[in-house]
Amino acid sequence: MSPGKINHLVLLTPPGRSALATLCVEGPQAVALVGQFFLPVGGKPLSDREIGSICFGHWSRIGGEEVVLSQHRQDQVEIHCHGGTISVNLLRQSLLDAGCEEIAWQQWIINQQPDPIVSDALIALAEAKSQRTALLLLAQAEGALRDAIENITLLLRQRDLPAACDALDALLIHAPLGQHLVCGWQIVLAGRANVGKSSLINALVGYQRAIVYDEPGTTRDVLIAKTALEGWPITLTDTAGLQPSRDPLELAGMRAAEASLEAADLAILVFDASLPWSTEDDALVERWPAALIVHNKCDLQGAAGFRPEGVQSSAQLAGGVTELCEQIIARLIDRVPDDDAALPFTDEQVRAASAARRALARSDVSLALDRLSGPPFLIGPAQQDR
Ligand SMILES: Nc1nc2c(ncn2[C@@H]2O[C@H](COP(=O)(O)OP(=O)(O)OP(=O)(O)O)[C@@H](O)[C@H]2O)c(=O)[nH]1
Ligand SMILES: [Mg+2]
Repeated sequence: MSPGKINHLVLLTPPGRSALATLCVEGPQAVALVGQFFLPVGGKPLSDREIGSICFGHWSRIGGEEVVLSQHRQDQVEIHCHGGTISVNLLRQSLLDAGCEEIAWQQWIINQQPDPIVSDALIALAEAKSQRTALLLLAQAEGALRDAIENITLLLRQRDLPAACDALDALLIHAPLGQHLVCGWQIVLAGRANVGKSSLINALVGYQRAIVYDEPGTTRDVLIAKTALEGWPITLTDTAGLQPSRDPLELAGMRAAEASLEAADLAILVFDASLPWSTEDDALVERWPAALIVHNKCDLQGAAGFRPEGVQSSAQLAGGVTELCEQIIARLIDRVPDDDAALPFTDEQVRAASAARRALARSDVSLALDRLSGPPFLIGPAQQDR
């Protein structure tokens, strides 16, 4: 079948159980394909109905699955059915057997949108974890990034290089934040055993996510808790205490802790403020110099002597947790953009915009224009091939 003759089937609602699910059939035979299964309550067949009409009926047989159809275009019919997996699969299977080709919702969005920035933003928006990140992605779906790219392109064509550089810099300054809007930030809490890492995670998320116990070596494996701080999605990782050991299980836990620290957007080293500062503590700070330091158990009698600067907390009394949250956000987010700010939010966009900026640093306007007009900014037929 040539591409123009394919009838696509797409599940527009998330997989799993829900009250309702929506399938969409799109293609030259959409009405005929759906019409062969649809038994309208009033008897008037789908093919005789006007575009924009909504009709209720049954699927395949009288008394079968109840469905509501809405026909948006000549070649597009939406089917709303019960959201149980059995109902969805029943409809889906009959349409596949009739010749529809199933595509993922992401591909469906890409097919609808000539502008890849908009389709990337709509896909990202569906995966946004908080209102704050959703608002920023919505601004990109509504054209903020496209307008910024067009403005830079115009400045380049007018040979106004200083203004083009400033505009690109203004975009790229938000790139680290933009690239975390969907996946959020990974924060790892580590430190010696029994210092209160798990207690701090519990205090940060507000419920008993991790087991807390008064013996060292309680947390063995890497454990995660997802939350949002000031509306920014984060994943907190609790780890096994780093301490001298010959136990293979403990050693495996520590290796996993170190691997998590390496991969983290922010490492937090937790120390016990009631114990004197030790050479082992020094070694941890030396090994992870960029880490945020937290001195926990501040409610206990503090040990005298040197301690590096850090947040003072008491996980047990929830003391210092607000300051810890503030410090985490300050480390992760340099500059908070306005809700309607333009920002690149995919790795590809950041790579292309950075390449354009590097080209401008060498006054290579033609290469900069190429970067800003190629993928992932290229509007048009190439979109179909992505
Ligand atoms: N007084 C006081 N006790 C705390 C505080 N935070 C944790 N504790 C206690 O310290 C002990 C160890 O706490 P955990 O949170 O399990 O410590 P951990 O660092 O996760 O320990 P491991 O998993 O064994 O490495 C428990 O008895 C906690 O109740 C605190 O701020 N003040
Ligand atoms: Mg623990």
